[in-house]
Amino acid sequence: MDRGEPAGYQAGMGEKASSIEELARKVRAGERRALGRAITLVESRREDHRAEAAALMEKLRPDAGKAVRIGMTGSPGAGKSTLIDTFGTNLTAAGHKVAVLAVDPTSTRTGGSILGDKTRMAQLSQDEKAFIRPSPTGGTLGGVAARTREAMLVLEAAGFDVIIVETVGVGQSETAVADMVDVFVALSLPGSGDELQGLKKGVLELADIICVNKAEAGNLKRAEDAAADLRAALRILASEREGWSVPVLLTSGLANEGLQALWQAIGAFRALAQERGSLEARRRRQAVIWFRAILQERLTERLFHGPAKAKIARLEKAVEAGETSASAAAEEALAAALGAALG
Ligand SMILES: Nc1nc2c(ncn2[C@@H]2O[C@H](COP(=O)(O)OP(=O)(O)OP(=O)(O)O)[C@@H](O)[C@H]2O)c(=O)[nH]1
Ligand SMILES: [Mg+2]
Repeated sequence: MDRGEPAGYQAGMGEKASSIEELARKVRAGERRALGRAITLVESRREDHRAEAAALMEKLRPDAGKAVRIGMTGSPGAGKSTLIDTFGTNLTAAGHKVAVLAVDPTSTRTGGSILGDKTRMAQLSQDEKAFIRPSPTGGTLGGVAARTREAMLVLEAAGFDVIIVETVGVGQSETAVADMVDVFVALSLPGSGDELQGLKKGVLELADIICVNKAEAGNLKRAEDAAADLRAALRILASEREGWSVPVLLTSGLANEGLQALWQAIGAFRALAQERGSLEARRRRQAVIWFRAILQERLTERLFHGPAKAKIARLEKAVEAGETSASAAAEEALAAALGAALG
């Protein structure tokens, strides 16, 4: 099994309690190298980094939670990275510190998005007030997303006040990202095929704000038609939630259009949620979701790499040879693993 070792984290570079304290201090001070190290530590899947990462998170926790957390999804090529590049640059120009993270469940296989993310955010990747981090790789989607969320908390502690998490609409990744942000933005493309303007129904239900993107001169009519379709669909879904009716905006990352309105909509959504107490409630609910996701991933890893490892391998062979059923073998493996853990 690929252990998904992040490159650059030297083996044996264990952080002792005092150096965790030191690392936390440097993160709070916003030192970039320390920030990189801290994120690499929380993203690491190495067993011996786990306790250190948890200790670091505990130290940083009081300073986290102050950012506007924005999720952004849209089908491949919808213009997410380009929009984030322009949007983020507008925000740093206005005095914000912006961090961009990604949840890409496919990057385990391709490894491709890592280069892509940075090169497609050419302005922001040069910006001193911005920090771009590609998706962690390896493990389950829940595990990847959980590590992204921890990176988000580290960045908050370092004073980043706007966090944007990009995800491509693959599998359940939108749900995972919606579960870690305050406001979820979906980018749609005018006239893109069977699905409603390029948005899956599930995404339509998750979105707090919808942008019809690439809506610049020449494409405006199509974009306006698409927006009208989406507004009609939203009325049918009756997706008004707690006094918020999902706005459909026209944006262009390339032409820097509609992005002021997007920032205003994000602010309005958050202000309403804050006023109603639903922002706090959402974040509390999310914390439980991530507790479960982390627990599940760690349990699975310990199961496969723990003391019952050899037994599990034998059972796997027995299942393959048709000597036992999958369910009986699973019960036996579990009993062995739990017995080992308790004994
Ligand atoms: N006309 C127009 N083209 C755009 C706009 N934004 C992005 N594009 C183009 O669309 C293509 C995809 O842009 P990206 O920003 O990489 O899209 P993405 O959604 O991040 O793509 P993935 O991360 O691969 O899913 C590029 O060729 C961009 O130049 C826009 O606002 N208007
Ligand atoms: Mg992209």
